[in-house]
Amino acid sequence: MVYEKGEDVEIEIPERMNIAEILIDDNVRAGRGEKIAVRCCGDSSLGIKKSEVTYHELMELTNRAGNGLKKVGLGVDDRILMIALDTPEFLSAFFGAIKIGAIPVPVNTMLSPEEYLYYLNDSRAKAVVIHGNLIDRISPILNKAEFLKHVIVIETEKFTASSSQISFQNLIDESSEELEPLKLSKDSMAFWLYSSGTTGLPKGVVHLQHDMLYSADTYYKHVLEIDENDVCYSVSKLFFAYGLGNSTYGVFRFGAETVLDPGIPDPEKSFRIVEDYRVSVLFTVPAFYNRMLGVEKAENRFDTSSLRLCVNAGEALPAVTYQRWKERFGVDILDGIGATELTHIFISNRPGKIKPGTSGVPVPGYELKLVDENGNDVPVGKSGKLLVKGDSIAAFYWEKHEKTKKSFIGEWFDTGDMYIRDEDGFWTHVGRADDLIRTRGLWVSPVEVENALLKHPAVELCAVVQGYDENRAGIVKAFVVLSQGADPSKGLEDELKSFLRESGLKGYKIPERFEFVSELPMTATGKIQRYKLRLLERERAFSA
Ligand code: 3UK
Repeated sequence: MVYEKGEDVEIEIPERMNIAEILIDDNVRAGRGEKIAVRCCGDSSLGIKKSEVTYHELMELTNRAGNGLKKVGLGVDDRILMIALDTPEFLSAFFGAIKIGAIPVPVNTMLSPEEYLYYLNDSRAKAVVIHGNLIDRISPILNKAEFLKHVIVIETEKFTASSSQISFQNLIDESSEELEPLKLSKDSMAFWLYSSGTTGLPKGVVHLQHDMLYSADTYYKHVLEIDENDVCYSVSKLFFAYGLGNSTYGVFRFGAETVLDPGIPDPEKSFRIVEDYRVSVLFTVPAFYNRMLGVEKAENRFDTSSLRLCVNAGEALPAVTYQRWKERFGVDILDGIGATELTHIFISNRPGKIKPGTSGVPVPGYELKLVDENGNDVPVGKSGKLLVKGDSIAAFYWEKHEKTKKSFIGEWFDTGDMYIRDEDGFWTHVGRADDLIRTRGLWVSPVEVENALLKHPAVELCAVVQGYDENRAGIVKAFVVLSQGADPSKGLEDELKSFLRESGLKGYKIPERFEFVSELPMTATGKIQRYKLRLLERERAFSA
């Protein structure tokens, strides 16, 4: 049987607690009030100014935000949808809400009005906190949001709140900086994040007060060993569970500093941020490491000497990417796997103990085991589905009871990932047990892309699966059986791509590669066997 336990850790979780108080106010109590907690690099095209916030200021800002939200009528267990860019206002809204027992629900800032409507109604959010420049994304659906009472706008130099909206800045300015954080149970709800699957709608992942504390005191303390001298910078945004840890609790728990960029990720800009802010830990995903590697002579043009570590998650880091980065910048990338339901990373390489191409070893405080499709133990040397145990696992999926029962199995969470543990004790990701595709750290459901493709007259049958580019980073790959009379050509491929784009499919979901085939593998009952194509793609990419 394949089972392994990370080192034991002692974590003190108080019975009654408020996680915002522990992460923020405790720094002031420890004498770090004047230390910088947050630097925001700003973005002139968005009208967002560069700024700096000390721990004392962050405590006051979160208190003011908490008092302001209370004044509006929000309180314990009320959900607040957050469509916010990475700025100090995101932090004051998120932790201010937690201080009064309300539940912040940050979501992706790049979605459509219909997607936001789903989040508003599913979470029954009473308020939304949104950056002014994103307001058009929700205005068309506001009259359909059944439970929404308040639109709270984070103003920028370019967007001010209208009379039917509440200005977040006014709310802060007009509220007291004194607030006694509401101490709830360690097992009270604290925040939600949304996670998507192959079929069905996104699931609200309900996290409790102690979850961020557990992740901070396991992964960030024992693997990254963050301390008050660190400057953390995550290219992945705060609305993504990965970015949330990298830029908030993994930093504040240790009195370190976080650098926020509200703008669109760009590799040149990231090198500039590393140099200007003397970043010590950089966090991003494989596709972005590859984009940074594409910046010519970056090692000569930028001073990256402040970096002590780089971190990868979201998708497996190809060994070649690890090596190229190490050669050019002389610093390790630690790959580790995390999941929204786990709060953060639970298998990781360790500084000085890295095996490129693997996810590493169990993080202290977590247990791992592999099972077959029937839930039985898998023998050593065989791949199996990964189950993980640790006290940062979410409580359940909001109003998705059947999905909850399938994934949250007693103390274990079924990740849906296939893993192999080798003789050296390193764990290697070998793909998903479901058909979900991972690209640029984002999820793509094959069904959605296939349904869009099938509308094109030249497409008779198709299967969309996980593929890999020449750097072994994840891409969307389409196998297509053409209708009679259609000829496979580069021209047709381009036509299919623009057809998908025009159908409204988001750019990252459009297949980067097409393969025209005469048939697809099918079951006796006529179901396409995507897993066979997925294994073929994996073999092609990894056996070379
Ligand atoms: C995949 C990886 C191989 C894997 C996340 C860090 O990605 C995060 O959360 P999500 O819920 O996705 C979880 C799934 O993503 N995955 C993540 N990291 C790796 N596969 N190697 C990796 N290093 O399929 C997993 O089940 O979006 C990452 C911290 C917090 C997170 N939530």
